[in-house]
Amino acid sequence: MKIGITCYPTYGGSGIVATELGLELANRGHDIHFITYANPIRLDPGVPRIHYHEVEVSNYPLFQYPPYCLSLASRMADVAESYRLDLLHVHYAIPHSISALLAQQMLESTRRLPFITTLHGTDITLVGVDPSYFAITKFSIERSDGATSISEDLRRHTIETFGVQNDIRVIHNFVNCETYQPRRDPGRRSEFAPHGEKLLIHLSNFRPVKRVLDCVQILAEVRRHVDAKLLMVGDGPERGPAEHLAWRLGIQDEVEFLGKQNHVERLISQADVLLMPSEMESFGLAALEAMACGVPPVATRVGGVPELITDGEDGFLCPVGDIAAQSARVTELLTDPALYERMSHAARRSAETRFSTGRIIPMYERYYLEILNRQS
Ligand code: GMT
Repeated sequence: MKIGITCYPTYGGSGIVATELGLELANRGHDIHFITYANPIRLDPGVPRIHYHEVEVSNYPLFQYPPYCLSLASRMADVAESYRLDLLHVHYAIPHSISALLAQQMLESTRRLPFITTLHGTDITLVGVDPSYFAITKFSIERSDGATSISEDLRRHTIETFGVQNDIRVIHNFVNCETYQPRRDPGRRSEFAPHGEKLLIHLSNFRPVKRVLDCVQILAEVRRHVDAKLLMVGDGPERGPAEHLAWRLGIQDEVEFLGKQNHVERLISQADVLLMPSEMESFGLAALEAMACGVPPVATRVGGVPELITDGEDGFLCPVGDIAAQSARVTELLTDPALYERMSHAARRSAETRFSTGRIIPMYERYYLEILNRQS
């Protein structure tokens, strides 16, 4: 198939899933055309069957807000026509599915261009429910030829919130278990933990919904029992407050802020435990990546996370904001080698058996064919 993929090409779960989906599909022989405003971050150049089409937004003094949505629609129509795309697959409803709808309408007189929208979470739970976007988000889902959701929880939430009647197919997020695997590099680990300390890791876009300050508090609690350090990977508005909190708690030397990083698999696999204390998480991709590396996650019981983590088996689930519970679970893992071993293996096994690319990517392929056959 010839597939156009649009996403936010920045550091965010939806962009990562879209990029890795494109790479996996290209590996399986499909022609993939990324149509975005920048080259997606995890897209290394020179991969066969991967093409990149930049969306340029020209500005004009009259525009207080450059109309990206329109430039994107024009580029989608142009690429679809030039490369005879079979379908568009857009990630994150706003504004991508509206641009896809426009592109579809622009080509209507010559050809049919179906589009699929994948809902990722904040496009529904935060942005979509904002009154200024509510009606257009609902419309965009209703007009999509196919809609998928990255968890059952998000599917249910979408139907309840927007009252849409469409069939929304749940296709969970996935991880490449070759790229993400338990791979300790003693040299790298000792850069972060030179005296044999235990290592916690957190990865996110540091938005308030991630509750990154909780990570610093959890480390402070854990350190009452175990000598441990914390790696903070990513950047965003809560980084400054988290750095400040680390200073206030006197553990600034034990928390390392690494900023945005590519190849996070090399970092995750050096850690012992992943912290994901989020207020909301429709799936929790970082936890899945950690599980594939054999790093058990200690996370919150929110959104789609219980579909990924089985509490007490391949990770731990705790209430949001409950620092005592989360730090107790981390401490248990760090002080009970038998528990750690069991959970680390179970985490890796869950990633392999339930969320591997081999299991999930064919679901997308089958869904594409279903949508294409529905059109003809
Ligand atoms: O979490 C974010 O703020 C980023 C957001 C995105 O759309 O990029 O992540 C969402 O999509 C990820 C990939 O499908 C999911 O793993 C995250 O759980 C989801 N985030 C939230 O629901 C808060």
